[in-house]
Amino acid sequence: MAVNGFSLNGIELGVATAATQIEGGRVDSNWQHWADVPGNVADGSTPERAADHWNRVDQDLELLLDLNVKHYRMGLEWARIEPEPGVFSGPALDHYADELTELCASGIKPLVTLHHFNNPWWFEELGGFENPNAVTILTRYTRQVVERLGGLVDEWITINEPNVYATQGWYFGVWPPGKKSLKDTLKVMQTCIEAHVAMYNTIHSIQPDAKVGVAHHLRLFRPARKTNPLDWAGARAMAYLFQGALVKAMTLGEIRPPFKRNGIEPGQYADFHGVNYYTPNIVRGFTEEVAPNVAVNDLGWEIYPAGIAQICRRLDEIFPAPIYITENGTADAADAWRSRFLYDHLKALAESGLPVKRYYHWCFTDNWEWVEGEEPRFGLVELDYDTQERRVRDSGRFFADMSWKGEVTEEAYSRWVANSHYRKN
Ligand code: IFM
Repeated sequence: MAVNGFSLNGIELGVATAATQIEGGRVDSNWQHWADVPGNVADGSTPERAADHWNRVDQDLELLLDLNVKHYRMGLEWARIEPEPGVFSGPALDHYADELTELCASGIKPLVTLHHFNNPWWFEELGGFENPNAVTILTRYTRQVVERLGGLVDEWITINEPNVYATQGWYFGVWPPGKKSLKDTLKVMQTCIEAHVAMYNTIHSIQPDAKVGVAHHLRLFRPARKTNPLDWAGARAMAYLFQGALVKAMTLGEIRPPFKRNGIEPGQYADFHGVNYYTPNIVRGFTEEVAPNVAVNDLGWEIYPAGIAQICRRLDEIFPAPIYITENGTADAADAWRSRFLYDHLKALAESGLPVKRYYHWCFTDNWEWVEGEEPRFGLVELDYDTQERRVRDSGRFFADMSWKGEVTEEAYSRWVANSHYRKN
C-alpha cells in the first residue's frame, strides 16, 4: 500500500532562472552599477561571474535534459537587447533565438520573462519606472522581442515580482535605485500595473494565442497573536498593499486605492496565475518577524509548505485560471532538506484539487542572489563559482525522477526524502 508516494496529478515540472542571476558578463545594467558600489552586495560579488550561462548554453541544456525538465523559465537581459534607447542588438536577440531553438528542439517548452528586476543603465538614468514614458519604453522593448522571438516562444511573463521590485528598490532602499519613499514605491507599482497591461495587449496583438502572465511574489500574512486586533489589522493592511490590490489590478483591471485607473478598463490581463512562493510573514502590529521554533532555510526564511496551496486557493477564488508555480525553492547549501521541501510543496499542490499545471523550481543552478551575492544556494545543480563546474545535487536527482515518472514513488521517497530533514530556528 502506498504510504508516502503520491501522483503529481498532471503537474508538469520545470526549473526557473533569470538572466542577471545566471548569465554572467559585464552588462551596462542597473544591477551591475549597483553591485559595483562597495557595500551594496553582502559578499562583494557582482553579476559579472554568476553561472557564465551566456557562454555555456549547450552544457546547461545537457543538464536540463539530465533533470528531465519539461519546462524552462528563463529571463532576458534587457540591457543586452536594447543597449541604447531604441537601438536593438541583432546579435543579442540571435543569441536568445539560438537558445530557444535548442530548447524547443530538445522538447523543453520555454516560458520567457521580459523584465526580472533588470534595467539597462540608460533607462535607470532616465528614472526607470518613475519616468513618465516608462510604459511606452517597456512596450517598445516588448514589441521588438516578441516580433523576433515569437516564432519560438508563446508563453511570456511580463514582469517578475512587481511588489518585491518596488518595495526593495523604493521603500527599503536596499536594491537599485536605493530610494526610501512610500510615495515613490506606489508610483512604481502603478507603473508596473500599466506596463503589464500594455505589454499583455502588445504580446496578444502579435501572438493572439500567447499565454501571458505576471510572476507574482505571494506570501501569507499571519498575525503573530491570534487574538490581537492590531496584528490582524497589520496583516490585512500588508497583504493588501504588498500583493492584494496589485494582483487584482494586474489580473482583472480591478483598480482599487491607492492605485489609479489611468485608462485601464476592467478585463482579463492574465492567461495564467503566476505564483512565486517561498515563505509566510508573521505580523506583529505593523512589523514583520519570523516565528520561533519553525523550520527555516539558510536565509532564515520560514518554510511553510501548506501556504503554497492556500495562496493558490485565494487566486483561484479571484479568477479561475491555470496556475503556474513560476518559482518555489529554498536556500540550502548542504542540500540537507531541499528534497523534503520539494516533496512537501508538491504534495500540497497535487492534493489541493486546484488547477495547478506547472511547477518551476527556483533555481536550476545556484544563482547570483542579488544583494545576497553568491552565498545562498538555491540550485538543483551545485555551482563552483571559481571553476564553473556543475554537479547535480541529490535533490536534483529526486526532481528528475519525479519529473520523469509524474509521481513520487515509494522508492524515491525512501531514497531521497526519508532522510531529508528541516532544521529549526
Ligand atoms: O532569486 C530570487 C528571484 O530573482 C526572484 N524570486 C525570489 C528568488 C529567491 O530569492
